[in-house]
Amino acid sequence: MGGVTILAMLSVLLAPGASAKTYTCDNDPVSGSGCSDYNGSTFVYKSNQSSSYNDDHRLSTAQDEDDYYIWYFDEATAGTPEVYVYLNSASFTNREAHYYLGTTDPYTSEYVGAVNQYTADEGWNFVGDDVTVTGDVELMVIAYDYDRSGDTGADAARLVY
Ligand SMILES: [Ca+2]
Ligand SMILES: [Ca+2]
Repeated sequence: MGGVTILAMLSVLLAPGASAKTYTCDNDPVSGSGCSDYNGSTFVYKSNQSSSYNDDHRLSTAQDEDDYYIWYFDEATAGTPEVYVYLNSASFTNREAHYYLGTTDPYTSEYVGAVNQYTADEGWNFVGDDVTVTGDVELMVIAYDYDRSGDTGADAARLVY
């Protein structure tokens, strides 16, 4: 096998995203989607949101540090994923929304990053990529604006390994 052929094969193997595994969970996922959720008492369901992922999201206006929304990635694997959240609603105004990534069994929950939902890109926004999970993955957003007093949105979330 010539060197050029080997280089060509390597470039395929190392191509960006060639081996990436992606898991996407919407809020209020339908059964069979490989996802489930926990919606804290202050996160109100909003339908007919044409700019949001699958036309829906949840919104908390409570400013409650003890309330949160959780995406359960029932099929995600162990590893250190890149975390993204989908933000595309004018009602998401939290300037510093905090996210935690962890596992349900054994229970862990570690700060993975913050996002300014008010100035976020329309679509997928990077949260962080330095928390390692062992499986049974969950992502949590806190119903509190650590900067000002904006409202906290929860739409789709994505893990890329
Ligand atoms: Ca949904
Ligand atoms: Ca949605």
